[in-house]
Amino acid sequence: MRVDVVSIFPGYLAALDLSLVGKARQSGLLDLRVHDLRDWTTDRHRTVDDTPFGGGAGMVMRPDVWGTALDSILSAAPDDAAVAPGGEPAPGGAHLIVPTPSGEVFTQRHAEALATEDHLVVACGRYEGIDARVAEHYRAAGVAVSELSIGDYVLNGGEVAALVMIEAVARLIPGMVGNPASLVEESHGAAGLLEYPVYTKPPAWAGLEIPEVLLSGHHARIERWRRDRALERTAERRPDMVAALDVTALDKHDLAQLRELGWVVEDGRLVRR
Ligand code: 6GU
Repeated sequence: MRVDVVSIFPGYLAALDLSLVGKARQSGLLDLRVHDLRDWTTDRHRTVDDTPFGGGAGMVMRPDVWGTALDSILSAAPDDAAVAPGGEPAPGGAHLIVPTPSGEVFTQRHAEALATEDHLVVACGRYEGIDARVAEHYRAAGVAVSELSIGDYVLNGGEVAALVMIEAVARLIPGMVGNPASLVEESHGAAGLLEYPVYTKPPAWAGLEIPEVLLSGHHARIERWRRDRALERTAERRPDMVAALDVTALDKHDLAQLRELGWVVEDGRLVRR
């Protein structure tokens, strides 16, 4: 996979040299390039922003600078250019991601879909954001454009959100994670439940022991115990996820456990008693 990130603070993206993502870059699994938006400015002050039309606080990033940067990155890419100069977008071209607090909320489903792409271009805005014509223009040119938020809080720019999204996507690229089984059971996977609590050695620590069943070697009982803890945690911390569970994917033990937690099935959906 190729990923291009454009920012006025390329140093923010230095964390992508570390850990799993760093290794994937070294091994060639991930071709990740970070660009400084100011490299595409033409004035002496390397200006990237200006005051908003209509008035109001803050500054808006100029579409002309972003357009020059994105045209150059989209046309230099090995996927044969998402947009040829004055031409048609190539099928299967780049997917443009614009991190913004006014975007759709990024979830594991977005990460899974983006992990199947060949080329991502991440446009990190600062200030009050990027002139809205940029997303509009590339969409009209046939580029897939996703404006995505990482949650309901405000950051100073898209860089940290880009780090979050790139890490979430990169770990799903085949060959990235050493043990693919660790991707299967984790939180926000297909089961729609949070992960159960985990324990390791020593068996007694700070006066706390680990649950007996985990030492029993009884696999079926361990599985049931873990499933019950996952249901319990999810009911406690994320009732929205319980309400969204597919009732037909639950067994009678799940339903009994959920009933104990105050959830019952009504008209084929889980509701709080
Ligand atoms: Cl993607 N950008 C900014 N600036 N703030 C955010 C965000 C993105 N997601 C949540 N807050």
